[in-house]
Order: sequence, then C-alpha cells, then structure tokens
Amino acid sequence: AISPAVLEVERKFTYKSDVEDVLQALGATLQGQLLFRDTYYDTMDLRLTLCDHWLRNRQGSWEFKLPFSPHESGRSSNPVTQYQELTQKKEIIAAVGELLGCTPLSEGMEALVAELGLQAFASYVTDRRSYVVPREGLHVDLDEADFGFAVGEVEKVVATAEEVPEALERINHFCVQLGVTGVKKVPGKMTTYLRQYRPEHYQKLKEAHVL
Ligand code: V4E
Repeated sequence: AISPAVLEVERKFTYKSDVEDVLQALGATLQGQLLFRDTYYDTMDLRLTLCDHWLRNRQGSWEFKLPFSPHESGRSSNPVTQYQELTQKKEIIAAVGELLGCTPLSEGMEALVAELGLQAFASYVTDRRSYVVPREGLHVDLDEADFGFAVGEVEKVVATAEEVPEALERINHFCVQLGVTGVKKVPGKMTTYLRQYRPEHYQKLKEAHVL
C-alpha cells in the first residue's frame, strides 16, 4: 500500500524572548516539550545533500526529506520551503536507491547504511517547545539546539500539491501577525551546524545552491 504523502510547508524565523506571549495572544497553545537527537547520513561524496535530500535518524526513527517543489524550496531565497517526508523504511530505501542509481538489497535501515557506506555527518540534540494554532491548522516549533542556536518554524503539513498555496497563504499571514516580516530565508539548525563544524561540506552546499 502507498502511504498518503506528507508534504511539509514551513517557514523558519528568529524569535525574541517574548515570543511565547505573542504566540498565546494569537491563539496558539503549548502542545509539549521534547528533547531529541538527530543524526544525519550521506555518502562519502555527499550525493544526498548535494541534491537537497536529507536522511536522518531521530531517536531511532528514520526519516528522509526530499524537495517537493525543487524550484521553490532549497534552491531559492524564498523563506517558505516545501519538502516531502518519507518515514516508511521501504519507501526510504527505494527513494535513496533511486537517487543514487542503484537497487539496494537491504531491507532494514542499518543494513542500508552499511551497504551504501553512508556516514554520519551531523548530530545534534534539539530542545523543542511545540505549539499548535488550531484555528489555522498550523504548528509552531521553538527549537534550541545543543550547539547554542535557536530558531522557530511555522509549519503546515498537507497531503496534496493542491493544498500548498493555501498553506503558504496561512503561514505567511501568521508570520505577519507574529511580526516576522523578512522576505529572506533564515538559517536553520543544519545550516548553522555545518558552517560551524563542517565548513567544507557547508561550502559545497553553498556552491550547489542547496543552502
Ligand atoms: C530540509 C533541510 C534539512 C533537514 C532538516 O530539516 P529542518 O526542517 O530544518 O529540521 P528540523 O529539525 O526542524 O526538522 P522537523 O522536525 O521540522 O522535521 S537541513 C537543510 N534543509 C534544507 C534547507 C535549505 N535548503 N536552506 C536553508 C537555509 N535551510 C534548510
């Protein structure tokens, strides 16, 4: 069975210390706080991330994020990004194989990592406070990474391409209410991590216009 698509439309923002008061005034409610470690993997020659594909293990669960609308997401300065997220290992293995031009024999993710010689290139812990805005169907995360970096994101998950324009509209409208006005993309955790700890990898992604 093919699982329904998970399309994440999101916009990152920098926030000040009063952001939670502002969120609550806008009808957002705290859903919970979560601490999790993400470890990201790529081939030695970085063929996943150079194509803006992101394979990660989050606390034992595997996720694969790929550009959904390549022209609108990572490759422009548009502050709103759109990625498809795969979480079923069969789908992840098939998608990684397709991108790398091979047909993996592995049926599990740890076996795939070994088979393809994937290497961990980034690993960090996020302390996340998650808000929901029920009226708008939006999620807002306030993230603090363990390497001393904080970023917020407003997100809407949709199932079909037809729902993307309305999601964009709601996200941008909510950002205006939040006082987030910039039109440029704010650096996220990964961008900041690579710039600090993996400068060569960072430079290659810059040159490929992924970051
Ligand atoms: C898509 C992506 C990366 C994978 C991490 O995605 P992100 O949503 O930033 O992580 P996180 O921890 O908030 O995951 P969630 O819980 O929301 O699923 S790393 C880089 N990208 C793309 C990207 C880009 N093209 N340009 C910039 C400035 N940032 C990120």
